Amino acid sequence: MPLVFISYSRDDSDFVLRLAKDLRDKEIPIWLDQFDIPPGAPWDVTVEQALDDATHFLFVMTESAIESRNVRDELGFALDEQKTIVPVMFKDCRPPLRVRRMQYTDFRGDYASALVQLIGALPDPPAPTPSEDELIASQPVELKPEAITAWIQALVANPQKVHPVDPDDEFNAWLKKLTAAEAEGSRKRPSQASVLSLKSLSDIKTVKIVITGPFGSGKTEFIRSISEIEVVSTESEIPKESKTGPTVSMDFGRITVDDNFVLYLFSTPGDPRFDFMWEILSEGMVGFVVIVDSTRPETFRQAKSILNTFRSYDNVPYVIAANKQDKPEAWTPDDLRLALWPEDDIKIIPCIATETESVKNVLLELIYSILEERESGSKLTGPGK
Ligand SMILES: Nc1nc2c(ncn2[C@@H]2O[C@H](COP(=O)(O)OP(=O)(O)OP(=O)(O)O)[C@@H](O)[C@H]2O)c(=O)[nH]1
Ligand SMILES: [Mg+2]
Repeated sequence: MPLVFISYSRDDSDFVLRLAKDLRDKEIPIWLDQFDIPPGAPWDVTVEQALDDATHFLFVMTESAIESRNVRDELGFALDEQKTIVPVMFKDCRPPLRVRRMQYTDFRGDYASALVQLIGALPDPPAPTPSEDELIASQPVELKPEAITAWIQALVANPQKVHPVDPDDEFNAWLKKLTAAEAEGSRKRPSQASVLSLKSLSDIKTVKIVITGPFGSGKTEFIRSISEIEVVSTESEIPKESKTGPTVSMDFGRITVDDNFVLYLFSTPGDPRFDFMWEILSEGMVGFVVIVDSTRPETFRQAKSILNTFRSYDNVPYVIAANKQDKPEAWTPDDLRLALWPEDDIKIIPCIATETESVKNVLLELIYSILEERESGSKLTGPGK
């Protein structure tokens, strides 16, 4: 990070304060003792630290500055540390020997034109950090990991900003039914406590479910089939010979249960090069789905490893979706259990990610698992226990 340390004599304070203010108005990253030493902070230590951090040394040359012990010490340090020295001549003086050959900006004449010249010699203001709103609006299509990480962080923190919730959206009446405890008799009927507990999930800022699984297992398809908003996806193609750097893929979808209960679905990038994002995505999740391509046994080992990684982030409920069950070569859920050996109580649910009903069923099973765990958790910690 560029930083311009201003070294001067107190005798020239009026000029230096004006200059510093003008530079700061132009967003030049300056450091001036009079602005930047917090009250009570030790003066010498703070100055030393700033000098150490500085990339540029703005030296306000006047006779009294050259005679000042402090200024000489600062200049000596800056020269030894090979900071970029930017001399400014404010009053007639004979510059110190080590600075004499350097170009300086002359402030003895017209202030405004000297200021323009000086700004040209100083580092550019830092690029503005985009706000979360701007980040979200500038949805990346093909971006470097750092940029996409910032975008995902903004999105994870503010999913509701992507699309405001429309309470009249009837798309997911099925989940509304669940909250009203109207599940059919064939399915375990959620107790009143479960329903309350489901409602209480909405106190959590982001009711987030993560959809994970190996590359190409069907994560995007899964979210597309269920999301009421157009899925926000990033580039999904990894170029074979990437010249622009790697691309990455993740998706974001939403399901409105009712006015104050909204589920957000996030998929994880399938490419292991982007597993550094997994932890960000998993922050605050209430549960996760591991999608396995049941037709590709060569990916089962990776599925198991992804599963273990997500469990290590947060011990939240999860289910396994045995995807692509419409294909004849698909392994059955029972066979997958032998291959993946999850704990006995983990559900492996047959899934066809291209079919909305099938995806709903997987999510519903996950929600049941979340409810069951919440219910047993609240019993354990409830009164009398
Ligand atoms: N027949 C069938 N095809 C499916 C099913 N689910 C996904 N696919 C297809 O499988 C391919 C990969 O699915 P995606 O949803 O892109 O997989 P992904 O997990 O998002 O992949 P990455 O993001 O690249 O890791 C696509 O061509 C999908 O259309 C399914 O249940 N049945
Ligand atoms: Mg995908």
